[in-house]
Amino acid sequence: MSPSADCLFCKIVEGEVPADVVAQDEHAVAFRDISPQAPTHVLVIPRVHQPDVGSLAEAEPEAAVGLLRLARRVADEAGGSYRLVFNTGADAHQTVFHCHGHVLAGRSLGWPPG
Ligand code: DGP
Repeated sequence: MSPSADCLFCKIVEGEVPADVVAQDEHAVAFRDISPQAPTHVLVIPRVHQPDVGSLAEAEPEAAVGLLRLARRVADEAGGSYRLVFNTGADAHQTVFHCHGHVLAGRSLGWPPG
């Protein structure tokens, strides 16, 4: 899907909104979350606009795999265990409707999540 004019994360992909980018490739961009919940808290987003991870996998499977590869690269650089979270839907606390995975690492992570 082409960039959505009112999408914050499309603007980050386009460089119109600044972000602390830690890695990127042809499929995805990884940048630090503005409100970190762990010592490493990086958002990994596809360059294409899709509202959530399931839509991305259906419409752009190569981009979905690319996102997962970039997330692993970010997690490997953080070292140790990590969690990759895709909040999907408002009741699951999705607040930005451009697919994004949260890479959380650098501390012990509780289970079950709240
Ligand atoms: P979620 O609740 O799963 O939709 O996560 C959205 C995340 O996006 C949330 O952890 C905060 C982050 N976020 C929102 N606005 C910005 C921004 O302008 N810059 C950055 N770096 N992160 C943002």
